[in-house]
Amino acid sequence: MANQYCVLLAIFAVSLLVTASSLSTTSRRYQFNVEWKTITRLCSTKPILTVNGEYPGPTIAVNEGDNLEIKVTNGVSLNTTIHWHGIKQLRTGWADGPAYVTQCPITPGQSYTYKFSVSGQRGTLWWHAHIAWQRATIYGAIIIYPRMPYPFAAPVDAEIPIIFGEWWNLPVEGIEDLMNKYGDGPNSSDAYTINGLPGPLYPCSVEDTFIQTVEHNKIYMLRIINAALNDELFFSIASHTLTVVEIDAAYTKPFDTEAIMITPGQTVTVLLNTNHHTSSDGFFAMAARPYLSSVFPFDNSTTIGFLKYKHTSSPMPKASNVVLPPQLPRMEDHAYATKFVSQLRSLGTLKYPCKVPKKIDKRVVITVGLNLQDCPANQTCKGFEGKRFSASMNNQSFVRPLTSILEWHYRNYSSTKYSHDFPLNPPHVFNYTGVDPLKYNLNPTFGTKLFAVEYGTKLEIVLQDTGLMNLENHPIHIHGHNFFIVATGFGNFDPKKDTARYNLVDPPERNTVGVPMGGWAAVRINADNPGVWFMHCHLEEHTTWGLAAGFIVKNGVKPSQRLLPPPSDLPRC
Ligand SMILES: *[C@@H]1O[C@H](CO)[C@@H](O)[C@H](O)[C@H]1NC(C)=O
Ligand SMILES: *[C@@H]1O[C@H](CO)[C@@H](O)[C@H](O)[C@H]1NC(C)=O
Ligand SMILES: *[C@@H]1O[C@H](CO)[C@@H](O)[C@H](O)[C@H]1NC(C)=O
Ligand SMILES: *[C@@H]1O[C@H](CO)[C@@H](O)[C@H](O)[C@H]1NC(C)=O
Ligand SMILES: *[C@@H]1O[C@H](CO)[C@@H](O)[C@H](O)[C@H]1NC(C)=O
Ligand SMILES: *[C@@H]1O[C@H](CO)[C@@H](O)[C@H](O)[C@H]1NC(C)=O
Ligand SMILES: *[C@@H]1O[C@H](CO)[C@@H](O)[C@H](O)[C@H]1NC(C)=O
Ligand SMILES: [Cu+2]
Repeated sequence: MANQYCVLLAIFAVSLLVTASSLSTTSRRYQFNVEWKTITRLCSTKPILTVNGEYPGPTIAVNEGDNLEIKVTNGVSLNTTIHWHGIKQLRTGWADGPAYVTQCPITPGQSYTYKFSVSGQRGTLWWHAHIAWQRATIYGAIIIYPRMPYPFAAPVDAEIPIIFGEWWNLPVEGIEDLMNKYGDGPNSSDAYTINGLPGPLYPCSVEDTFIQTVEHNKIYMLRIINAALNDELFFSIASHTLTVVEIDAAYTKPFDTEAIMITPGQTVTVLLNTNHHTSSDGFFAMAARPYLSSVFPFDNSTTIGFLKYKHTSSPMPKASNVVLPPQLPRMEDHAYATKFVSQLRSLGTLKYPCKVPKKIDKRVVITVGLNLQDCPANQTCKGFEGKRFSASMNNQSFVRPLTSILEWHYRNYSSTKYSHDFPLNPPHVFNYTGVDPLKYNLNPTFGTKLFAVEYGTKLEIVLQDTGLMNLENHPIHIHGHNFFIVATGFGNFDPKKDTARYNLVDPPERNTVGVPMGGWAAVRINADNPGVWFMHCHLEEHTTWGLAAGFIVKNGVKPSQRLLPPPSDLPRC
């Protein structure tokens, strides 16, 4: 009897092993050609940078555990790189993508194959160019199908990526150079887009409207990605409720909401029940507009698409008849944004435990904000008061080096190109969010400074907004790791008072956190991925101004805790 039992168990174990290994060894190969493609939007025709001529670019849909090989061939005369946003890149930092941080750019005519595996995460992520402003048009969805069934009750009938972007009528390729030359802000975009389409509220755009046909009483999974460059967005669908189930490829406790707020860099996966019965025309507007209040000019327009119930015979409503979802929050609705974010919780079940570090080894406090510096004597500056805008973390405005930091780190090159002395606390303590911005010395210091932590450090990073130029919501993205947002608050972070209300049970797990306007966010990281990791504001305008830094996670003692050697085709510079 006992023997039989053992045999049965053994057979069961073998079959499990076979299943697991066949899942984990699937290799998926993709070819990405970076090339120009002429696109017309808003009556404006221009060549844009694309992958394989597609806009948005191709969706990468894989299973948890797959190995990916994506050969990127640069067919244009500009340097390029691609970042797989939110993929942890465990020991494969060479494939992460930010130019001059983990690799030299892929130069014109060259190729580089990004090799990495996707494990320990499942859900919606995305990829985008990570050099200059190329991500304006070079982006696409990544879908990681789970090994286990979805942990929510309702079966999903169909899945739909919804990617928000921004469109400029003029070329975006020169924007960063002009910003660097004159020190002023970029032009605002001319439209927001849903899956590359602006929708009927813009000139010449009726044809360029995203329409999703749906059937009654089905459950659709919307994989929502904010690929916009400079704007947090609100999104909702008229007469429908959304159920949030996953963010940044980590499951959440499901909750219903009328609208979502999503920062650049984030993803939000929702379930949509098409249970609307009293539809008169069968078309329901879905709409996104910014969540922002800023002293800087910004694109305050609204992009819409439609849900179209399958059996309707009505035509799409005319622009003048479009009814925006009444529940779409106003642009300056901070209360809604705060309430939405406060509802996010890790799923935290036995199958999907929330692995937030309960104790920390090190706390780093980093101010994030804008600066203004005097115009050098021989330059023309077009920023505020004829000065130059910049931005910083702990008053360090990040200067991109012209070599790969990861390579220098790996090869033990002593370096004058970057240093390890990034300040672990703000250099001056002041009322960060309460200052009169224009009475302060707004200059930052410039440099390429990083900080280093030992393998396995349980790290807490407190991100503190400043009001030096302008109070703002900064979406801070950290490469190479997910983090747990243990608390957010307004005003100045107070370690004595604020740590008392940390959520160490089921805080949301993400790769990008919106630091509240005039407030702070405390995130915890298990620094278990050796390499060099970029940490920056995902508002492209702020990254250009230097709102970035990097940290090094040193190798651990075990071989499995070490950064792998660089691939032989790694670009050089
Ligand atoms: C910004 O817009 C102005 C006027 O529309 C245009 O002259 C200028 O070239 C634009 N700048 C960039 C960087 O596109
Ligand atoms: C958007 O901004 C423009 C320029 O500042 C302003 O005229 C317009 O009323 C604003 N539109 C909305 C919807 O706020
Ligand atoms: C401005 O002057 C600085 C210092 O003398 C020099 O390094 C820089 O190249 C000059 N820039 C221009 C645009 O002439
Ligand atoms: C860098 O230094 C470490 C420690 O001394 C050594 O183990 C490693 O092999 C060196 N790496 C290279 C690429 O030389
Ligand atoms: C910081 O400034 C704000 C706004 O002026 C004020 O309400 C707050 O009390 C100040 N905080 C401290 C600690 O001084
Ligand atoms: C930032 O650094 C600049 C240049 O060293 C200095 O003048 C300024 O006071 C510093 N500001 C803060 C807030 O630390
Ligand atoms: C492209 O990258 C190479 C290698 O880093 C560099 O030498 C070159 O100046 C870059 N070209 C441009 C246009 O930035
Ligand atoms: Cu920012």
